[in-house]
Amino acid sequence: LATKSKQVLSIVGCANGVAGRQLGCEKAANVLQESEMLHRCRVPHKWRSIVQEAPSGRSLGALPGVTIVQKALAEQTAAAVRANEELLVLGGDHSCAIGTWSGVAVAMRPVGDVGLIWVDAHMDAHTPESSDTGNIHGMPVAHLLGQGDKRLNRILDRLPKILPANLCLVGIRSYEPPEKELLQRMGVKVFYMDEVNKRGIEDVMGEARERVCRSTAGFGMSIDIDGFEVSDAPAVGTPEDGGIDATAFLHALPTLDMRNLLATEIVEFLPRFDDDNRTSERLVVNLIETIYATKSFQLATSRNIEDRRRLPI
Ligand code: 6HN
Ligand code: MN
Ligand code: MN
Ligand code: MN
Repeated sequence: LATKSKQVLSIVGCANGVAGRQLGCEKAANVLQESEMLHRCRVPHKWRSIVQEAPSGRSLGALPGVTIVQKALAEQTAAAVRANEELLVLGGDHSCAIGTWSGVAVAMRPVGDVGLIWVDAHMDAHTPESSDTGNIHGMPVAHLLGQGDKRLNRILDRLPKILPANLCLVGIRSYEPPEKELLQRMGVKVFYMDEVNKRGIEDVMGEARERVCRSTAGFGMSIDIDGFEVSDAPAVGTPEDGGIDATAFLHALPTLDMRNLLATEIVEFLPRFDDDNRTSERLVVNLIETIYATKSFQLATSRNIEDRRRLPI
């Protein structure tokens, strides 16, 4: 059976934090590898590797180091996709999206394009020129679209990794004007937080999934945990009030067709800011369990191959 090799979730950690506003995300992959909550998670998993941060400066001074680390991450995710593994990347600051989706897109290129749902408080659509902070975690969307610095947007391949029509941003409530201009100019669909509040997260995620799967060979999810309510995910370096209710999001996930999910990435967890109840760590584990229990259930109950190709919305 084609799904058999996908039964054990393959986790790639990325121990990067230098592209964030505050240091500390580089500790998350190791904290999660040791996490009792993750050990007890009912999704069978194994750690494929943890990509280690290269020594580097901060802000734009981190760019050469980030390039090295993201190329190493892209090689890992490309290899996992080519080996037909069920893939989860645990960051790390959000610059790891450059490596994660470059690798997935290049490995999938012979099959088709990759769709991406980007859950975040922020647009992450700066280029080095437009950014006030110079922090590269605010730039992965632009680079995946082929914009910005050539060292970051040509990892493994010079073609853009994600096409604008195959990308949806969800939960957005903090951005600078140049980011909005870039996304508008390129035609990327943004579901702002006020739309999530009006329609509900289930409805919005359903539409996002439908959009990113229209003309792609499969889709991914990049989940920045600062997209959620601060009380649901306190351990982040750039918190923004008024986010997605984590419980509602966890309830929405099983309503989405996950059968063509290619990979998931969970980023921006900053362990030293977590509270005594380890709210953020618990959320990360709940997300993993819900996404992959949903996917394996849906695959197991698919009646035939045709169902897996032409999915009911
Ligand atoms: N993230 N727009 C701000 C900046 O510094 O460019 C915040 C970026 C946050 C990035 O949370 O992944
Ligand atoms: Mn374990
Ligand atoms: Mn963010
Ligand atoms: Mn982000």
